[in-house]
Amino acid sequence: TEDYRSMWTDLGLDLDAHDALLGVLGSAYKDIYLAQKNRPEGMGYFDFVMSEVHGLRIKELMDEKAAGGKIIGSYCVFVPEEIALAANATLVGLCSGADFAMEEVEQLLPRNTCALIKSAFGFKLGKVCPYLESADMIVGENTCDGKKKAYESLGHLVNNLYVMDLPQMKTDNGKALLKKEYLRFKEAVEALTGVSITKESLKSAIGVVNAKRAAIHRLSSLRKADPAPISGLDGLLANQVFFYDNPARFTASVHKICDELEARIQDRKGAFPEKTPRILVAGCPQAVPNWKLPMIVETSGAVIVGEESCVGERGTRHLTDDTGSTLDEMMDALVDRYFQVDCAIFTPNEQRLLHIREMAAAYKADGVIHYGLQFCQPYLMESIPVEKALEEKGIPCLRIETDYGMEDMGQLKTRVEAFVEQL
Ligand code: BJ8
Repeated sequence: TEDYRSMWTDLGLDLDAHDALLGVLGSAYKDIYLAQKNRPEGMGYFDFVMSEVHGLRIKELMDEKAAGGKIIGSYCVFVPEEIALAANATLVGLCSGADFAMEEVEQLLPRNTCALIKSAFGFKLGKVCPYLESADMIVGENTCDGKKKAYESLGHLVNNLYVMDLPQMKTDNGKALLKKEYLRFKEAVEALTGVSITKESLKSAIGVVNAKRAAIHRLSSLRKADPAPISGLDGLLANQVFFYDNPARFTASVHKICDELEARIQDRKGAFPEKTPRILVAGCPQAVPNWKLPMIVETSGAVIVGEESCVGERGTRHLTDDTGSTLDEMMDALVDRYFQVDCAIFTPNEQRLLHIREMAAAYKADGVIHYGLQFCQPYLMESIPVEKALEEKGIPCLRIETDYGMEDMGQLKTRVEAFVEQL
């Protein structure tokens, strides 16, 4: 509508480029999502959210800002949403899953940078991301070398970058660093919003985020059924929308879908027939609109039953203890919760291997596909021990390495089909 166009102009978006992006996104969604058969009706909610992802949701964020709230953008699941919420700010995910303005990007970043980082730059340089432009604070974090160094350049493109340091080892020192950094972040967010975080506000924020994660846990757990009541594409979409949507509405919508999925399981109704080979995907985060791998897998005779990823179970699996009786105890509980995230930037990272094995068993996966983005050293390096750990348990593993381009679609499909065939 006209309202949205003036909102986008006010945000400084390049309307022509943005129209082009929405056009591509809309037709990809139609071809990939709406073309699926046997979808749960509740997915209509996510269809609506996606059709309004740069419209209604941005309008809501602008309304929050007009009412005195602040928007904080983040590129990593280590940035605690609870702290933002407790200080009257809304946290949104900024990672993006599509190539944009690549020529300009490659003037700032080496060609051999992972697609996720390039995409974040492309959306900034191309002026097409209303989330990025509406953010009052953008949080970078010292995770992989690619992101860590890229934020130095991003700092020249935006004027509100905040960089969080993160540990690399799961030691006492590492945990102490995380606590210090969360306290420093808390102060920065309080300074941004002018709202002091209290024991009560943090407790209530922990409750909101726990509820959102618990809803996703319920959804994930229903995917253990055979036939799988929901496709991997739709499961991934729920995990992607997790980063954008209003938390309470998201939680309610996911529960509604879960009620429907429970009924489907009772009726033995699936998104795919019973005994369809089941795949667990492990590896790099798949940000919206990166639907490349699930689209290939689910048009190759298999169904994806889980994502070991930050856009998935690695990001959501733990809840935060909200029973602390002081603000400091609750900050400690947050640190305890986030410290368990087993990102591949940690060394050693044995827990992740165990979690992948656990997930393969819990979701009754016939095989695991390790999804590595090209030039992502942490996950590509770790894919080899992951494959070994799975082989020890007799679980077949296919390691793929790809980017956001479509050039390797045919080759990937051939490899995935061959893998599914042997399961
Ligand atoms: S906690 S996975 S969200 S850092 S794909 S940019 S690792 S070169 S995204 Fe992540 Fe936080 Fe870890 Fe999760 Fe670097 Fe690899 Fe690119 Fe990556």
